[in-house]
Amino acid sequence: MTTSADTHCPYCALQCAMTLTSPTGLAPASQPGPVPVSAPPAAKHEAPQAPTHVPLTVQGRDFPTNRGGLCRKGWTSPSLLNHAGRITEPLLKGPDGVHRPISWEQALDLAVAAVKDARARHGADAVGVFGGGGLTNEKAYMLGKFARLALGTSRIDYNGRFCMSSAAAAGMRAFGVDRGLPFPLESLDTASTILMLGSNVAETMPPFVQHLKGTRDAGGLIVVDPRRSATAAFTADGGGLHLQPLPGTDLALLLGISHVVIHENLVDTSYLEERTSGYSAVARSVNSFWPERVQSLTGVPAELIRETARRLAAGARQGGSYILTGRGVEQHVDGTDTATAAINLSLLLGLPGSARSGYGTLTGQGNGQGGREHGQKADQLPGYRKITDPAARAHVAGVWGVPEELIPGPGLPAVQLLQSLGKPDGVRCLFVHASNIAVASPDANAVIQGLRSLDFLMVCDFFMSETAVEADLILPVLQWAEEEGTLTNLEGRVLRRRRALAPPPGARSELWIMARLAEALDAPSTYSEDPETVFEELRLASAGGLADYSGIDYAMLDRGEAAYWPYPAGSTGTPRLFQDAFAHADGKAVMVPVTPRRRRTPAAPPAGDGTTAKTMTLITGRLLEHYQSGAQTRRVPELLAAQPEAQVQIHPAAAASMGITEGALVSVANERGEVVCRAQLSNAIRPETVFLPFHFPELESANRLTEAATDPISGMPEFKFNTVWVRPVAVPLSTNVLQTTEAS
Ligand SMILES: Nc1nc2c(c(=O)[nH]1)N[C@H]1C(S)=C(S)[C@@H](COP(=O)(O)OP(=O)(O)OC[C@H]3O[C@@H](n4cnc5c(=O)[nH]c(N)nc54)[C@H](O)[C@@H]3O)O[C@H]1N2
Ligand SMILES: Nc1nc2c(c(=O)[nH]1)N[C@H]1C(S)=C(S)[C@@H](COP(=O)(O)OP(=O)(O)OC[C@H]3O[C@@H](n4cnc5c(=O)[nH]c(N)nc54)[C@H](O)[C@@H]3O)O[C@H]1N2
Ligand code: SF4
Ligand SMILES: [Mo]
Repeated sequence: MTTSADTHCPYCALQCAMTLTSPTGLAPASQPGPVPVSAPPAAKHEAPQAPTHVPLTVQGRDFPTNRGGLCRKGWTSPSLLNHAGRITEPLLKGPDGVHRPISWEQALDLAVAAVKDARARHGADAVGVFGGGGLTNEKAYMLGKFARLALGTSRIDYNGRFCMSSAAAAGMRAFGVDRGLPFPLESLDTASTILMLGSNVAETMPPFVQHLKGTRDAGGLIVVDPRRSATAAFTADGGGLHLQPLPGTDLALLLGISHVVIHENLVDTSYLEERTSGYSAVARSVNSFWPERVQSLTGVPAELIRETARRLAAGARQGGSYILTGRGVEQHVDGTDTATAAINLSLLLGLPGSARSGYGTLTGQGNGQGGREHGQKADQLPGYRKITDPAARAHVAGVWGVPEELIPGPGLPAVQLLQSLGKPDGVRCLFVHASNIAVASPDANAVIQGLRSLDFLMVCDFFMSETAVEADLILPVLQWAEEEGTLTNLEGRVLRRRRALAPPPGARSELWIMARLAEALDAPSTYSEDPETVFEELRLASAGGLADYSGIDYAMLDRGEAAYWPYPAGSTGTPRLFQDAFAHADGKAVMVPVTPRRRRTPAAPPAGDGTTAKTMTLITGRLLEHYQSGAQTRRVPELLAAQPEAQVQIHPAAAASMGITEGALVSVANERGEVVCRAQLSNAIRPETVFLPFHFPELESANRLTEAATDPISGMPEFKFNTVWVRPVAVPLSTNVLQTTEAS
């Protein structure tokens, strides 16, 4: 009997709609049974028994974001559901470093003992929690509550700090609210001009490009990227413009475009007067950024800067103009200011809140939007409430049924949290849910050392990620198709994830795990393991907050109703924000003047071993086939075959000057570490810059090179601008880490 379930892709924030089908019928939903007592030890990394192979397939489903389309990752996503490498039993690391199965009862006892021990010896803040933007709203909400009430710690943050935080901070500062796209994605379809800064949707959200087609056909797509990325390539043949700045100079570029807008009288003066404050300070701040000067700072020809300003202004008057930012401009120590400059430009032109124009940031992870709203951020409580706001604390304490003083204050943002691992006054016992920090964090070598210096590391995952390898205790959890829940896509639209399969008998839901641990820790309040019950509580906790979900329920989502937050009870939600007012008390958007700060002078390469190393700029990012740290996609045979290893993209002229040929081994190093991988010669990159994807571990891990420097406002790390020394190497790769990853 063939059975199908309508759901959404487990990976990115586009949340493409898909139907999951099993020709043998979808297994019935199973409840976690009684906790088994002890299991025989087995000296194995991966759990011995694999679930029976069910030939699962997915089909794209018509939905406004993907219109039936899926990318390669989406198509192959079911293959991980019954992958042989799936962890299906709790695993404890022995003194010999080998993980062996233990019972759930033993596992929970160990976790509780570790928490109690850390608390007794070092205080409640010695226990830390690291969450992820892939968690459902229900799990993200419960993780925040669990950390603060059951563990009593302020030390919770998540990988969204690496991803969303700068644009979020800029959006909060300017608009008083942060919803990645404050308009439905379909609005882009009819725009005459779209300026995309540091976003490569053609690889990171392939079905998205359908929404760029109209603008491209009209010649109005403008892409800002130091590489001629797949998205930048769309601007060829009359599709629009590609601006190829030096990495890290987007802020100056945006000030240059704003300069032209002001000096050519392209500003929307009545909009500025009625809907914004702070214009004159911003006008003064761009004064010295005339196009020729900006050309010398960024490498972008002055004429292209002028042309961009004029096209945006023309679009604002007719057809619509949108400005969109991605990680390329946000993952910098000045990411908040750069996003602010993009917002200021959009305000000068009167885009935000107008019927057919706007500014937005392209949220990345599956639940990158919802994941930042419900309390796993160090400084936030559910409903996007500030943890320092007395009224917000009182509201949430009321929903939780606890005295307000029981809720700890703000914790540490992700990078600082990771830097505190194992330190005397830092985190000594860490729980990781849905992040592979050993690969995805800046200065990954230091993070791995931090993980190793912990008294206790617990990782919840379904695969032996590079972070799980470091764990004392690994708890096997459910994959997407085995759980119920909701996610909020890049448009701020809440979607249902549906259970289609029974999980392997040994895996448990994270809600179940938190409920059991909270019980054993005698935690105040309640910890339901039922997603819908948790969502009902989240509705109450979010009511009246910026991200208000109180009018949303499972039944309406199951009927396919579009639910864009804020969605207060009794309303019909908000597909398009800011039509009448911004979220500040006076209803106006705030323009904040920003200017580039001077960057650190790079260290010279160490004197040599006979080869000449060249000092270059490293940018990092994504390939179509792999997702994030690669913990999932490196286990999909088709994806691994297409992109089996990291390659460093380098301009042929730069390569030639060092004697590097296509496919040659190259060392990319700096004071933090070294990557050795093959060279991919390409005219698509600027000659002083090299590009590495961050999807690979160990010797190919780009984050061995990135600096843990952060934006002072958002805490977002510098992933996209680092100094490296590049040279050819003669030695072969010592171990090919990719080949040792287990096959499917
Ligand atoms: N295939 C795939 N898709 C994904 C993901 C994935 O891992 N793989 N992850 C998802 C997530 S969580 C996210 S956050 C999104 C990210 O989606 P994107 O933001 O599109 O991804 P990136 O590749 O990190 O960066 C985009 C571009 O920024 C450019 N860039 C680098 N430095 C600079 C700079 O200084 N200035 C400018 N203007 N551009 C620069 C890079 O060359 C790159 O082409 O993708 C989501 N989708
Ligand atoms: N150099 C460089 N580094 C970067 C970036 C960059 O552009 N350059 N981008 C940054 C960005 S934008 C992001 S978002 C991060 C992402 O990087 P990570 O935080 O490492 O994200 P994933 O690789 O998706 O890791 C998720 C892990 O959790 C598991 N998992 C998936 N779903 C669940 C679940 O529901 N529960 C549990 N418990 N586990 C689950 C997966 O198997 C995987 O091991 O990387 C950041 N790092
Ligand atoms: S674009 Fe994103 S959501 Fe759509 S199929 Fe690909 S990974 Fe999945
Ligand atoms: Mo991300």
